[in-house]
Amino acid sequence: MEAELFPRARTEVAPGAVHVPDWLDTVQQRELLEACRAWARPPAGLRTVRTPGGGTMTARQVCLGRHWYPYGYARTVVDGDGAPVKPFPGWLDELGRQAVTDALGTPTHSYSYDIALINFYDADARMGMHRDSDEKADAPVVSLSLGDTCVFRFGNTGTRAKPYTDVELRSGDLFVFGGPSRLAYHGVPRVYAGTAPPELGLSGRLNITLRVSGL
Ligand SMILES: O=C(O)CCC(=O)C(=O)O
Repeated sequence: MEAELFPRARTEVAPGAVHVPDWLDTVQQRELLEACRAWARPPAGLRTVRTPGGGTMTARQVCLGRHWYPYGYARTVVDGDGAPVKPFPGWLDELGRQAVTDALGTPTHSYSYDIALINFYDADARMGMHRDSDEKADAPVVSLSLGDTCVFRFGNTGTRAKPYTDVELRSGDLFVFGGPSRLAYHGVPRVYAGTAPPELGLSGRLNITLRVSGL
């Protein structure tokens, strides 16, 4: 991505939904990428998610803390190799709380992040409009992006359709959605292949969402 004249600004896309560009520096991005590579290895590694209707998600996924399957959470990879899900590390909880503090400025002492869903997008992968509604807690969702730039579509709580806002998420960007936007529909209609920062050494896009299960 070419250098810009002005840094991209923090933006409140909807009430409680904030985009913070360049939140992770290069060293933090590299560390998170290395962790994602370790988590993606079997057992309980990166898998293709099959939906009840017989389709497959184009973004491949690995989970920490609890295993997400359409549409619930389990302690083992019930729709894959059956292995216990990898543990959710304490440092990711700290990162998640710091993200909420920086993006929303709201207190985080009443909850702990305990689930991560890590999605890997190659050039053709997409994610349809959906809500993160399988959690039993209303703590904000924290989303971190690594690698290729994408279009992140952030909509409303009532319908998959308009009104929505398209936000460009680049490597190192943070997006947090909580409060009145916690159950907003969102998706990824496009990934721009080959736009990852060359120094990161990632071909494709990784998105890490941190959630509080309430389970
Ligand atoms: O890849 C993204 O930015 C969004 C991921 C997402 O919506 C999800 O994991 O539920």
